[in-house]
Amino acid sequence: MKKFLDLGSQPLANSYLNKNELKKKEKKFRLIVGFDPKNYLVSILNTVPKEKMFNKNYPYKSSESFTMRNQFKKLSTKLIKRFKPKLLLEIGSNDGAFIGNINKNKALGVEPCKNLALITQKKGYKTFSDYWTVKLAKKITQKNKVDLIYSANTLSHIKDYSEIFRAINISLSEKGILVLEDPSLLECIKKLAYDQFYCEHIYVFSTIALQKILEPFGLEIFDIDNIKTHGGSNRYYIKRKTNKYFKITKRVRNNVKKEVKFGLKKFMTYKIFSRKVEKSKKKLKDIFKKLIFQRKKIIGYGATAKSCTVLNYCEISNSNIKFFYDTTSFKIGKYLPGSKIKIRKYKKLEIKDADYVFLGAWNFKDEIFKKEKIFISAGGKFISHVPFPRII
Ligand code: JHZ
Repeated sequence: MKKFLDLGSQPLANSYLNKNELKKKEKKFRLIVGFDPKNYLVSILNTVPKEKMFNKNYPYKSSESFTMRNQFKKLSTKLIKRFKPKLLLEIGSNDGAFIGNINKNKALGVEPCKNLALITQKKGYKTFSDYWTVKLAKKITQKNKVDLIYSANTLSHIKDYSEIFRAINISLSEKGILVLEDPSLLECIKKLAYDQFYCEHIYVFSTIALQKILEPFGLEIFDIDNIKTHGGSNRYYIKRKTNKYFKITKRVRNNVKKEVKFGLKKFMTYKIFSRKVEKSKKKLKDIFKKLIFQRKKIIGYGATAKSCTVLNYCEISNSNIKFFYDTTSFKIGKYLPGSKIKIRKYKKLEIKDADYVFLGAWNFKDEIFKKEKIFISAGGKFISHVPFPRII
């Protein structure tokens, strides 16, 4: 692993603090990102045990945004139509934003965070509250193999991907399809979205890296959708190499070409990215400094996991941002890790609330701007750091 980016000492991104924890010393780790030139894989170098991140207190719910609910709904129809699975399995089913669109008798969910698994269990979905392992795959698909496995924003969170693919090979029927969705490394680098790196995002994948990972498991990517989700993601359609029913599409070749042309195989690309990130930090800090000097009131919008990286890396805290608005029940009343900024229950922005709003959920800019038309037309401004620090 060749190191290229040091995002400093960081707390665990989704470990929101209760009021009585504010004085306690937070557990921190050094967030360093590296590149493996052999397999083109980009990953963080110091990892945190999964049990510390994904447990019964997990606060992130996929259903919180209209964009995601809508996208999962459309996708479920598309996947059912294209692959006609008799049985579908979702790894990391969260609060059911995707699986909730599938017929209960044809779906299985796996979700290690008990608080989230409970949500889909209550709705009647067979959800196993466990980590995805070979042992679990054997247990739940012993009799019935699965025709379609879907997993969004999960693979990038699991250090031992070998266990994941061995387990998938146990569960997937001979002609079964695996659909994986994760942030795209190309988009992350292009957009300077360095906040895609935090404790949970162990990997940010490229097509070329994923191809290498899949190879030893007899799996291959046969199609890709480039999607806007989370600032730019890839949806990879994967099959067994022995499955000749689907041909590898031009889209796969084009993605590979694009990535190679951009330089994702070269260490220099990542060094340049790192230099740009440092400049971005300086610029964001300058924006805050100027606004604070002018006594402007700044609040935050969307207490994302990504915000944790930006705020801590750029040394922005509760003396710069008064509070964050967020819609997630599990986060409201708590404080962002490290920066200790309070999270308040969302209400429509009014000009009396703030002069400037830091866009923690920059990936939902369009949805948020549509919702906050009144604030914008009254002269309210947003601050965003992606793709470069600026006032909008
Ligand atoms: P959002 C999480 O990252 C964690 P985060 C995880 N590691 C991951 O990979 C991605 O999700 C998928 C709020 N919000 O999706 C809701 C509003 O308040 O960018 C959320 O708290 N009002 C699993 O946290 C947050 O913003 C709104 O109008 O970086 C969005 O979080 C909207 C649209 C969102 O993921």
